[in-house]
Amino acid sequence: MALLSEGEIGQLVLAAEKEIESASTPEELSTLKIKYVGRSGILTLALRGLKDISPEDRPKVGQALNSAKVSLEEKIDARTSELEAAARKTARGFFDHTLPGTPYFLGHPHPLVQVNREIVRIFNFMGFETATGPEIETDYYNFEALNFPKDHPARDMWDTFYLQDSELLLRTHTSPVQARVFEKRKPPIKILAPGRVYRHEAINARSYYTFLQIEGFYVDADVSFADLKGVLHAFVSAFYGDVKTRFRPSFFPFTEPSAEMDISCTICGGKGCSVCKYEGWLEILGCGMIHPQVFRNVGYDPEVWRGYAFGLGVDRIAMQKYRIDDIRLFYENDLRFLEQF
Ligand code: FA5
Repeated sequence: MALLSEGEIGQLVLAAEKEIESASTPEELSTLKIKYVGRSGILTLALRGLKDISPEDRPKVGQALNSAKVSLEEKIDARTSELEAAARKTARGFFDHTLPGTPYFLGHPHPLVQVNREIVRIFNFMGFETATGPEIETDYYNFEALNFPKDHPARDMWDTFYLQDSELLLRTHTSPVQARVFEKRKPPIKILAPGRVYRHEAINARSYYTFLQIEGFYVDADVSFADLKGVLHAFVSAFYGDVKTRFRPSFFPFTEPSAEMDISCTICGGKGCSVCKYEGWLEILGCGMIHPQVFRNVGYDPEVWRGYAFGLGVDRIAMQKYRIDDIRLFYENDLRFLEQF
């Protein structure tokens, strides 16, 4: 190995550093290590040749060669560790802890479910226990037991979805739960029956082909229409606070007398809008005193027992609570709407 001057050592170091920088694998670096600082490497041989130079130049050149050797060795080792660490990360799948996380979308109950739960909670508080019935119902429980004989014109009150077997249908209201419970239990009973119902009817801003109802009924020895009004007023003021109510006479084959309850429209403040059909009032439920024939059909003595029943429309109640002017919004599943609740 020819002797190197200090300037040549500097140039050699610069050239070696470039090679180290551009090496892309630990193997390439290992070759460079052998080339420069290995047992027969350029710098090792140059150090061995020190003995041949003049004693006055020897310390300076010796020092330059030594520090070049140490520095290149360090640089090669550092770059090797860097490349090995990068290779390990790629092999494992790199995970950067400093990146912000991916936000999770948190769901919540549908507004109709929320309103349904709130109504059930209020009536449970007034002593009603909860019962359920099937959505695919028999003609008997949906109609006959409730005093709608076959071919009775009152069946036209609700356009019914029949299943292929015409004895089975999608229940048009939750009132069949009355007959189902009466058959199994003896008074006194105080029941709340929430559930989905179906009607083959025209869809518009306030009516849909499926909606939620909540049936309530109370049978005991001494139950009056005043009790019915009292319980419904208590519900309306617990749920809405301050709204006006009115009872209108109505007809249902399974109650006598029958009524419908309206509340003053919260959307237009009673002035009239498309939801209240420009009347200022919105019907939220049907109700009445249970017809003696319904009691006879289930083996209760109408001379002994009296009862009231009511059927609330949950969708209409939710519309009034949240001032929603179209029932279809509940069923379109548009997240921009649903996320508001
Ligand atoms: C009934 O369904 C009776 N079963 C209620 C009843 C129960 C009366 C017990 C007497 C004793 P009606 O068809 O009026 O009644 O419906 C009750 C409520 O359901 C209505 O007041 C209204 O709030 C709601 N409702 C009726 N039709 C629709 C519809 N297409 N879309 C949304 N809500 C409706």
